[in-house]
Amino acid sequence: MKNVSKVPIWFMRQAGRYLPEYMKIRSKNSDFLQLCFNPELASEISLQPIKRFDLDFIILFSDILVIPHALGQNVDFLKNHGPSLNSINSKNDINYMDFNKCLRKISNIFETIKILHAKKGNKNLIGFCGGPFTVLNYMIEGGTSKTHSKIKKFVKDNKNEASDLMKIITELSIEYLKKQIESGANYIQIFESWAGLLERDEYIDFIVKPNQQISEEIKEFSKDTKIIHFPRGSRKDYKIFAEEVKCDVLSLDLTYPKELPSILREKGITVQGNLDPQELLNDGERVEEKTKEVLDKFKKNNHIFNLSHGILPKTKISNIEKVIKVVRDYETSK
Ligand code: 1CP
Repeated sequence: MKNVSKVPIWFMRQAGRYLPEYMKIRSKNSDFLQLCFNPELASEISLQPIKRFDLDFIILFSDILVIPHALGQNVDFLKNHGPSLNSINSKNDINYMDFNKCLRKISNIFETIKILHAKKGNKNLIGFCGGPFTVLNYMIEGGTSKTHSKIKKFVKDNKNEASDLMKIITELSIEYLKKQIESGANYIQIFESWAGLLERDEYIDFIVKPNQQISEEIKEFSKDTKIIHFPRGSRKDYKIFAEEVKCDVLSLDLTYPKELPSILREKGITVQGNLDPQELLNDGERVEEKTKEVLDKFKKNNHIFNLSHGILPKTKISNIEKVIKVVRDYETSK
């Protein structure tokens, strides 16, 4: 008899603006960070996509920018504009001396995780943080940037200061993840969304080493917690990442090198990904075809179905439903 296995599925940014039930809560809560710090509402929002689509993973509703907030930076989310931070130049511009104090500022998040843990049933529960370099990018740029000129210059001209800040962000993120695990997360994902900005030497120092440190310390703390890494935009450097950083799951975007899936198979690393979220804006049968293509591409791997980046706000719910149906109907034999 064939050993048939199903491909589990969730979507990055599965809770958010494409869902009317999210918008209903959001319209009554203009302060986005305060919404993240409201355990009752944040847990309700985390569960919205599960109730609607019966996905396999719950992800905590929060944001990667709670870390700069915990470090005393001003973080605002302006309407239709994204995040806005008072930009900093040095570690002297933040409060990094007492991590416990920093974590107390965001401790409501752990209450959200406890609520989700109590309600999770047979689902997995994902806690997360930003990759240290991605968090540093927002702290230096002061928000979303098209050119990333400030962070690139900062890393080149102030390497020591950049390394000091990276060390602080990395160590605080590790403590933050440990508390999420203690509160009930059985998976954690590290969103290194801006991994693609750096040259090779900088990639090793600012992407590989900090992510490696996070993995090692988290595995030492809790060997059963599954770690998902997402070094978005890494292109050929995805291979170095997979070689150097311990991961249970590697999330792939559209830039990964062709030979990577077979390398991951040999290393026993699960592939996560990688349907282009742009596809979910189209009409017609293309969504089903593209979903099937992704399933076929990774059928020899252990695979968690996901996108190559987060769901876009204009995504049609009917398209999400189509994707899920194709994944649920698909059976692989391993
Ligand atoms: O207006 C709104 O309602 C806020 C929209 C929104 C939402 C729903 C933001 C603002 N963040 C979130 C939630 C969020 N962010 C989650 C929740 C869990 C989920 O359902 O997946 C997660 C995991 C994040 C992570 C996050 N925030 C990342 C990493 C992933 C990625 O998209 O690359 C980044 C870069 C952020 C920063 C951020 N938060 C929000 C915005 C608009 C941005 C900036 C994005 C940019 O610079 O382009």
